[in-house]
Amino acid sequence: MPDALVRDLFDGPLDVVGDIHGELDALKNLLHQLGYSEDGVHPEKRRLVFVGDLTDRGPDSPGVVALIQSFVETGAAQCVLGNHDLNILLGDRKHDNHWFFGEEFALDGSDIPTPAVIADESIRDRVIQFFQTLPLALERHDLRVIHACWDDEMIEVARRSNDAVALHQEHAKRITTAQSQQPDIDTIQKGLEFQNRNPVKVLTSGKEQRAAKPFEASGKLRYQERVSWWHEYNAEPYCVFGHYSMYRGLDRGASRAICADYAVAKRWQERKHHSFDGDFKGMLAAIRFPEKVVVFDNGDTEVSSIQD
Ligand SMILES: [Mn+2]
Repeated sequence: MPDALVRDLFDGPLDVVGDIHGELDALKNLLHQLGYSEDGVHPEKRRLVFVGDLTDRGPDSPGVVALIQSFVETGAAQCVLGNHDLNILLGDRKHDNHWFFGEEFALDGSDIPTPAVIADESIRDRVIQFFQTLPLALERHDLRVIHACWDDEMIEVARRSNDAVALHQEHAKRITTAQSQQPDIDTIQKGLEFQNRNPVKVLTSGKEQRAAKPFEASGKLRYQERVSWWHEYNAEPYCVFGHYSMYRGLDRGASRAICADYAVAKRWQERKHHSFDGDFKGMLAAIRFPEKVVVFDNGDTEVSSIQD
């Protein structure tokens, strides 16, 4: 019987690493800056925790998964499931997970494929097998780790399941059935219910709300916007999450919850820009506990915004 989707977080000092999105070099550089050996072992017995979204957009998603899988299997790391990882488990083809389905693809719509290691059958099998072992949330008395949104009600549902795909499908089906009995429900409301009433969606991609007015994102007109849940988060344990792809310097949390995703996923775009000088704006970072210091893949450090 597999373990439940909410599990105990490692004890001791930790380095919680943000979304990696296939940026293998950034990951290797960050591990070096944090003082880990190539097999993920730290001389001061620190351990690694990954907030999920290991793949897509960057140049080497299979390499990132293989490395983190090796750490998890030796007990050097823990990792939670992100929405990109979930999409792969669900077999959902998205504009940025072409590599998994064996196809080259240009993320910018041009004729030149975005550089990416393409999966073959054996890579696909290994990635799926590894993602199937991942929990949705990790917790200990002083710290919680989640990909997108810590929501107590949805966490309780996830505690009673050990299969993220089955839990996702069960709730999606339940929402579809309920909506079929409400002929007057509008399209935006339908979309919001699929997002906000499915525990797997809430935990891996956060809550959404109706936007005051439609806005454009990734070339599409959107009517739903993300809820900044961390402003209302005031539980005793700190919470580290990823997902929201915020550049360094932006407001990225409240006093007890902080986003570890420093937008390394935007590097594929930065590399293409004519004025790119090798200095990335999107970074990979880890938040250290109990120090609450942020360490970046280029060696920079800063004090985090969360407080005692
Ligand atoms: Mn995400």
